[in-house]
Amino acid sequence: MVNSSLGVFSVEDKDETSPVKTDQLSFSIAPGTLHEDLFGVVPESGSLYMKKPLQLETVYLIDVQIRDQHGLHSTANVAIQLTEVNLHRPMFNSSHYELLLPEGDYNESTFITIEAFDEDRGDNGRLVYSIIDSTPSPFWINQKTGLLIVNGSIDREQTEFFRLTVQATDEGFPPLRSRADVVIYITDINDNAPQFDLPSGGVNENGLQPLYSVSLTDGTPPGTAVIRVRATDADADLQTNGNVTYRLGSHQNQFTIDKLTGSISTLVKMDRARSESEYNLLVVATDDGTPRQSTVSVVRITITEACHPDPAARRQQSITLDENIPTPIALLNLTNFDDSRSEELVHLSLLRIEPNWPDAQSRFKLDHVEPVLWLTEPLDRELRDSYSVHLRVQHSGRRNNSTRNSKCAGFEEEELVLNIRVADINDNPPIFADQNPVIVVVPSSTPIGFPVITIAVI
Ligand SMILES: [Ca+2]
Ligand SMILES: [Ca+2]
Ligand SMILES: [Ca+2]
Ligand SMILES: [Ca+2]
Repeated sequence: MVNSSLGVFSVEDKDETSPVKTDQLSFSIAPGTLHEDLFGVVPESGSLYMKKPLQLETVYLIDVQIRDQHGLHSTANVAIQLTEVNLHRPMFNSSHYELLLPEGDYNESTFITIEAFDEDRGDNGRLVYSIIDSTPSPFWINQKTGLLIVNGSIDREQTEFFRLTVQATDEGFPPLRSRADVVIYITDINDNAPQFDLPSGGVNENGLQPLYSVSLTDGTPPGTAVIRVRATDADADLQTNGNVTYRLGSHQNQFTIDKLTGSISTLVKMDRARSESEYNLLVVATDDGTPRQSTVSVVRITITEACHPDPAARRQQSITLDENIPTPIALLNLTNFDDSRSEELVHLSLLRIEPNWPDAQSRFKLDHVEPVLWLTEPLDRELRDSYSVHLRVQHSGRRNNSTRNSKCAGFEEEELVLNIRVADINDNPPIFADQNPVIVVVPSSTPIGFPVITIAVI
């Protein structure tokens, strides 16, 4: 710093026996010395100081003269070099960075600069960057600039994020260092097309797409569930890139597919004589990414000879329900009809409800999508204490190798009668049969314990 003391000269005088008295000496910069204008010396104390700012690391040579009261003098050659002390450690803008990087293939691509600052100058402020984690990652850092570089393939379906520790070290002696925690979240790209699940027994034709194969009997009515196809998409963003919807790529006049569930059902009555005995439906599964990706599969539907179900195939099932039970409530759910035939679909249709009265008809409803029977309004035992719901249960989606009912060539149908008994619960308060208040006249001679009156309640 200008004008502050750089040091004080110590002197000895061989003429003196006691310590030199500096007040009898006079210090000066030797006239004509190099850099005379940059330095000064206090004549009495010998304290050397800067008159002007100096260049870092430059060596300045000056001659300092000392003279005693007798005029004797001597000269000292002084070399001065200004060096800086490593005072400051590197500082990152933040100790924690959260960054986003799309998945993909990278070839030495520059990503972002993780920069630190050091207030020192020279080597003390010159920084070297490094990633100090031992775990291999597709990232490296330019050691001079802090520029983060990514190289290689990053798959969001494999790795959700990377965590790095970046260190900045100055070149001072001793060096000072700081660290920053860097988390790089990998964002999803739509790099996967939906893939159809191959049903057990499904055929992978030509090693390409799964081929679903089902059969329906001739005369199958409109609205019959045929099969449910399912495709999955490996992409991580389930709202867009991994969100799968379905449509038919052919035969839209004969069949329909539920956009969300993949359930295929008939739109028209199956008729071998007038129409076809085999349909090869193209089913398209599409994701919601940008751009979208699609996969096509084939559902082969074979229309077999009419099946006349065995009249004996009629099942009875009985349940008891409390009156006033909260509704809606599922009375019958055949969604998972039989685990051993999980690829099979069940279709329910309502044949009739007994008694055939309007209040009975309105209480029972079939689900629009699933094979589920709902009770939609509470029951009142005082109104009616039993119902019978007759349902047709169709098991479709079975393959031709079914042995359960060979007559129906893989298609089965039965009548299921659900008998419902309504249980009484105590929902009517008791009422006194007699007039209220009850007035009883008791003679004064009545002994204790004598029955006075029996109160009837209905
Ligand atoms: Ca420093
Ligand atoms: Ca991927
Ligand atoms: Ca992806
Ligand atoms: Ca996708």
